[in-house]
Amino acid sequence: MDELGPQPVRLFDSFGIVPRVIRFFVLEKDIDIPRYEVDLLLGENRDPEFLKLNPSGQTPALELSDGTIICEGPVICEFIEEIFPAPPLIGRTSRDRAITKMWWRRVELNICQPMILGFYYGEGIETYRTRMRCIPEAAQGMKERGQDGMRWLNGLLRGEWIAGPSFTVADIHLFCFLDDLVEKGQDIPSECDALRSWRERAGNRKAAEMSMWRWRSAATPAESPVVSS
Ligand SMILES: N[C@@H](CCC(=O)N[C@@H](CS)C(=O)NCC(=O)O)C(=O)O
Repeated sequence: MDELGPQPVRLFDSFGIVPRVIRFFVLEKDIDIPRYEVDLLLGENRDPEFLKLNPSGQTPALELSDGTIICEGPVICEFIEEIFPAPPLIGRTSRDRAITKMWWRRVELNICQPMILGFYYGEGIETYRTRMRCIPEAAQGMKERGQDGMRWLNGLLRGEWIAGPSFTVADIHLFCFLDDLVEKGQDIPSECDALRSWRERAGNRKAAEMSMWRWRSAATPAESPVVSS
């Protein structure tokens, strides 16, 4: 095991979009990583103990067997893919990995980021104004940029999945953002038939339903984060 390098031992998880991306990814891999549920509503993520783990005060975070903490959703996905390559969700070959990462980045920059900023600056402003600089006058424009991105992607969707014939992390990432933000009022434009069919296809995967947030029973003290200084 040692020559494989440190292994994932615990996922700091919560409700929210990016944590769901990780759960979806892990379910598609059919692996089990013990989860510790961070209570965002109680502000556990802003607790000094948690900030020692992730100075951004956010979930997800992945703890490795040597105590390393890895944060940022896409980085966590890439790490898990390296340790558990099957089934490939970022691509089997260098070429496939480049294609997947290209689409992953495109959906993130053109659709997911503008949509989430539209939410933070709009409906979410009371929650988020104390956590980041919010620009309320940009809320509508961000939402419209997200809609432009969806129309753009709709025109390019040819096959079953975003990055080609295989289901990849680009599908997981976009699906989790859309599933959350459509419900918050940022619907897929009505003319985007290909994107709507894609969303239905992605939503029919077992992991789509299984990755939805459900509180587990309260974490036992043994599961509480231990921070080594
Ligand atoms: N850039 C981070 C974003 C993670 C993120 O937005 N996490 C949310 C999940 S709801 C969070 O922890 N929000 C609580 C907060 O920011 O206080 C990533 O990709 O992992």
